[in-house]
Amino acid sequence: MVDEVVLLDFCPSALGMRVRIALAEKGIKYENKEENLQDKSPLLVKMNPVHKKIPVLIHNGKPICESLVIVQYIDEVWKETSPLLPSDPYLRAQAKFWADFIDKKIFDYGWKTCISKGEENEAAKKDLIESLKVLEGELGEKPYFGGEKFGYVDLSFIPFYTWFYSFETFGNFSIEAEVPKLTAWTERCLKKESVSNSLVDQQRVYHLYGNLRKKYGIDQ
Ligand code: GS8
Repeated sequence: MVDEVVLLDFCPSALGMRVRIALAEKGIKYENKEENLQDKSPLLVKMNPVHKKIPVLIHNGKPICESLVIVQYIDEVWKETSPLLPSDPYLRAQAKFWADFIDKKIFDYGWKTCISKGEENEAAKKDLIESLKVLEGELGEKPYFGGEKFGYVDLSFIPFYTWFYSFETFGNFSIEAEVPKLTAWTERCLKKESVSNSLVDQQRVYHLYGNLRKKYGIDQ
């Protein structure tokens, strides 16, 4: 049976990018359906009735929701090509721990840094830089989080590279000065076609944050 794979996506979403990278790593052909998040399609509401959020992967008619769950599913179903998670149970658990850390810390503090000003901005930026440093420590001297090869943690984190210009501009700090080894890691990841073809321009994300800041009354 030929697999039918559809991705409900929103191009500038870092979480959608995770799934696009996973599908590219595995060489899976799929149909990308771009959602308008202001006016969600009946298909999105039907496929993710709980959260009504992208990304959703529809595999042979069956939906899978939540970006990290989707990436794990892809890795399990198409296990022959480019394994993303390690096979060792302990290392798998560690990889999941760091992906969860990225969701809890980088996503949240990054978002708060971009959508705040004054004291709130200072606090979020401090937490964000601290979390980036923790991740840099975990990377250590390895080329990728998983070791010699690009894997699950790299894939979970690299989409947030598209937020880096916004972090630096709205947080008024230099990522390269704070976490130089992490910066070198981003450059390594970006050399991979599966990554560079899946990421959007940092300016596009900056523009979206700019609009949100106006909407929430942070900027005029
Ligand atoms: C979050 C999905 C999400 O926030 C995941 O997939 O990892 N934990 C989930 N999706 C956003 C777009 S990306 O920022 C979304 O669909 N938002 C629409 C809404 O909130 O109405």
